[in-house]
Amino acid sequence: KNKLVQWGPAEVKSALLEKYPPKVGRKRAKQIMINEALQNETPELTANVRTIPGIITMRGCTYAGCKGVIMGPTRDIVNLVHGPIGCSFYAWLTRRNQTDAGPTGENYMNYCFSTDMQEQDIIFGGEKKLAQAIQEAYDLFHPKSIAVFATCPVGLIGDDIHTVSKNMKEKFGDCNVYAFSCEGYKGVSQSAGHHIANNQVFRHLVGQNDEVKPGKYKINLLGEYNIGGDGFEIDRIFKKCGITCISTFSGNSTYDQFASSHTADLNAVMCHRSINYVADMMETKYGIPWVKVNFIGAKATAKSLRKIAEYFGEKELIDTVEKVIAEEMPGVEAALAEITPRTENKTVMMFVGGSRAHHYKELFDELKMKTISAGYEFGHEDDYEGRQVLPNIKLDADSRNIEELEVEPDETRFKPRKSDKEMKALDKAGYKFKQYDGLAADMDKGTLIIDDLNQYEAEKLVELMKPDLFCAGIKEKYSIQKLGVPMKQLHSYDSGGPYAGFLGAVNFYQEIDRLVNSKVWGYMKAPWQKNPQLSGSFAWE
Ligand code: CFM
Ligand code: HCA
Repeated sequence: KNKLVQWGPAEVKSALLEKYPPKVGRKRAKQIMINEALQNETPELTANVRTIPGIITMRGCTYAGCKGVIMGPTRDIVNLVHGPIGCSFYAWLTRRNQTDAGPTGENYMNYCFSTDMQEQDIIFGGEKKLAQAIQEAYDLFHPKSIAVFATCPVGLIGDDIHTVSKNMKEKFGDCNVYAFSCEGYKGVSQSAGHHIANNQVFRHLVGQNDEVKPGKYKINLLGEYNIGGDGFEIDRIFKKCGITCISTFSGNSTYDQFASSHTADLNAVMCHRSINYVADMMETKYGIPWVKVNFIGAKATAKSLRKIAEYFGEKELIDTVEKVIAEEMPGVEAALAEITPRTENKTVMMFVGGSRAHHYKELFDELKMKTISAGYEFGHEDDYEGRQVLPNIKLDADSRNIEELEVEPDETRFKPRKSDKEMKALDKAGYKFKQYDGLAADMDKGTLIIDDLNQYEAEKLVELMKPDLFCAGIKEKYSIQKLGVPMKQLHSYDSGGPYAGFLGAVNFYQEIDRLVNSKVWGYMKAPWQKNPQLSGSFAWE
């Protein structure tokens, strides 16, 4: 029943490219890689480049990466979108980031703030309207902070959102107002939005409150967004271990947590793709080191806790962490013993964002499922390769990373696995590295790694390799299910979660068991499968 025997990776690759015009095919070929186990054999991959116009990409825009991803999960900052109403409405609570403000805490997540730009604002300029909207939000809520986000038309007409924000901040005196030039078209994907958000968060929020918070073993958790309540499960584990989490960037976060984050001793980075810029800038300015962690997968959770304990090096913490792992693992093992006989050797494909395709492989490994193809929507070289070369960061007087933003990255081809020899040479040349694994290092030989997969290729892949499960986002969900293959959303978790930590892992095992072993998919037949005459009338066949 090994499907790879019928369709080897090379055949699948050529079948995916077959229908493209030659130029498009050549470009796409560089983003599809057959993974090799031997380091020196590793072929090259291209990532973080512009999607070819006409292709229906899975990616989102720069505004989504800044407003939706990084700032969206903050609960007591008024996130005000300067733009047409749709940009605000469609980025409002669609990401399933949860929050718990308690009975008295401020929470503006339930509101959708927008300047509701009209034609008239495009023609005569929208700055006055923006100032008015900031004033209105201030008068209504008296928040500690208001963040302004630019959408595409704002950049096109040239509204100066930074000056408007600065003037309003001075006018109020007790409310920090700042803006993000995160127009949707600014980059090739969400990724540019992360970078823009990181720079402004570092410039306007981090370091604003020097008050030392109580607690031992102080860390910040970077790149955890509390999707489906993941952050709540991680908080539960931290509390049990006696680790103090000063701030989370940015799941269930508050203004004050960002403002005090520089008082932590260590940054634990979960989603490296979206937040590495803050981690690097905090290391440069405040000397706070960072380590890569992953709380997706029970074993990965245990490993990450040990890594944090090892950093502090104190027996008390090391012992408590071991005690917590010993308490939590039996539940995980019992669930696995029951479920794995039904999930073993089932196949899965994952095409998600910039870190989950890699993180979730841990959970599928625990279920003994095989990841036969995976990739990112907007990952960079580091996310495929792991071991990151540390940038030489220089901060300007405003504490802003002056490294140019990668607005339109050049086509870079890289080997997702460097040999030890290559690493030694780089080391000798004076490069500094952070050691962690990337997606390619964890994938088996012969599997397909595909960057920026698109709608057409997704359907083709499923048709050729018939996985038992396909994981991606909402845009892919129904087209895949119509092919009779179960589909699990790894962005919004459909309506499930949490999947992080120990309890989350068990939750995930149970859901995947139900999905891959449900008989319902076998009964699904599209009208043209039931009635072959119909297929002739479809233009693509
Ligand atoms: Fe990081 Fe994310 Fe991801 Fe991401 Fe995203 Fe997300 Fe994602 Mo959707 S920050 S890169 S930009 S882990 S929103 S919580 S699920 S694509 S893999
Ligand atoms: C985004 C957010 C998204 C979209 C998910 C999806 C998320 O990129 O703007 O396509 O289902 O996680 O909500 O990545």
